[in-house]
Amino acid sequence: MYSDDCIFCKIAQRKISSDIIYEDDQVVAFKDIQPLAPVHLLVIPKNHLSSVNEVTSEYEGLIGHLFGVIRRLAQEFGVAETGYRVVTNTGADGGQVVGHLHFHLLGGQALEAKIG
Ligand code: D5M
Repeated sequence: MYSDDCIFCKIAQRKISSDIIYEDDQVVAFKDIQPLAPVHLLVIPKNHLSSVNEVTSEYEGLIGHLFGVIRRLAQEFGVAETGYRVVTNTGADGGQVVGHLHFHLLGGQALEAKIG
């Protein structure tokens, strides 16, 4: 489930400190340490998946659950009505820095309408 040298696995196990704002048996959410918007959360599966490239059909339930968490956090953090962005970077060209699948939830301001 966890990878020894993965920083997000360590956060999920509470081996290193972070600002965790939600946890259940499958998912952890915490504040991004380098926020790019007033609301900038990271939502991750506890199970170590490196990226979207490892999201095979066996994880459909997990991903559906994870998006339910994102939806509820968007409401809790007050951005559901104003709008927000969910981003997952994949691989070097996608700008992925941390090799554990994660979804950025960004909001709290009008975000630049830019992709790429
Ligand atoms: O984004 C990786 C994101 O992870 C980036 O926005 C910083 C964030 N990060 C890195 N280390 C931490 C810790 N320890 N706590 C909280 N947030 C962290 P990527 O999509 O891989 O480019």
